[in-house]
Amino acid sequence: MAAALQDTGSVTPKRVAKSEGKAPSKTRAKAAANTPTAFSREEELHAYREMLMIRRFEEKSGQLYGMGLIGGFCHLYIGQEAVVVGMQMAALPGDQVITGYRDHGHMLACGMDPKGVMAELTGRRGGLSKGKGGSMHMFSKEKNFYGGHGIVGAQVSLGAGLAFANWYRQDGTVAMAYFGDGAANQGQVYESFNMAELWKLPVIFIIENNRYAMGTAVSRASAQTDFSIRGVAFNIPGEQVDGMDIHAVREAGRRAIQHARSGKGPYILEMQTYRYRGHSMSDPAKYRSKDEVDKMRNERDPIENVRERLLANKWASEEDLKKIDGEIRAIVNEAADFATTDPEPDPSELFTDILK
Ligand SMILES: Cc1ncc(C[n+]2csc(CCOP(=O)(O)OP(=O)(O)O)c2C)c(N)n1
Ligand SMILES: [Mg+2]
Repeated sequence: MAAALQDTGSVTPKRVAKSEGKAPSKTRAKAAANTPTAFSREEELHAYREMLMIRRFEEKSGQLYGMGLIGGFCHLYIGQEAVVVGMQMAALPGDQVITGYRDHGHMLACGMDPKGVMAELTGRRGGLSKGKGGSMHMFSKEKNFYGGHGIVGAQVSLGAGLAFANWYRQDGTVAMAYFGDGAANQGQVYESFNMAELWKLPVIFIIENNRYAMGTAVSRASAQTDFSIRGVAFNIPGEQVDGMDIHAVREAGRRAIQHARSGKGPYILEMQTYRYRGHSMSDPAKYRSKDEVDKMRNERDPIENVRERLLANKWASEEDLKKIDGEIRAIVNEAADFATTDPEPDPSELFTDILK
């Protein structure tokens, strides 16, 4: 590939025919998204555990923030759990994840240690960035998690860059770049779309449409609120997905990942989801009604959906599910104990791990 770069001055991979990148009909993609393949008992239980882990971790983070033990920003992912867990169920080990500042769920879904994540939130030595990064700045090359980015939209071009490296190495790895409905209006997103399709990069652009960008509702900020067609001008296929239903997420994720991994280039998934908490811990969320939030919680909660299916199929009893919850709470409590007793970084650490 390096030779191709030098010879032609172009990085267009020759192995992909032009027609292969053509967008599939949206109706066909949507119809397919409506018939998600069923989960096995093990898969349903896995989804339940993973989502509940994120929920309990985030609830505890909210408590610690309220107690003044977490400083700076803290953006919770509660309500959106099915998106990242469903995508991880569709991905292969080694596939990469990059996201914005609402990132704790992504880290846990990538398999990063809850203790290390929580201790980073509290700024302790055992934190994943040695207590010097905080909520928005954690990384794990080992778990293929590339941050944690506070600049809205930055992860989209960085994600395309990860995919460029994957394409260059021809290693079959797919990059998944998550960003919000607000970020989707950022200029660099479209430069990234153009290059990603031009070079057929293996990247999935996952737009987590949770209906708000800080306090601004989607309809007040976006001229086109169907985010799945944001790639049409670049020939990037896309689909809208019920992001509250983990079955639909995994199914669409599989289609998108298969497309990218087979050399056909990028794919857009608009995950229609909802955040129950404010934008960050300091947001009183006065721009929406309590009824709106309650309705989503009561009727569409992604964890409750799985719970009901487990019970209806008699794949688990109330007792079994309580036990799982207890196990998860124990892990989260242990993480919180560590995060509140581990010492802060030594002052000598102030000038290490920084660009000089
Ligand atoms: C370049 C840039 N502009 C503005 C901000 C301030 N800001 C932080 S979050 C945010 C809203 C983004 O909303 P969305 O992309 O929908 O993600 P969500 O918070 O809903 O997950 C804004 C404007 C920023 N961090 N970076
Ligand atoms: Mg949003």
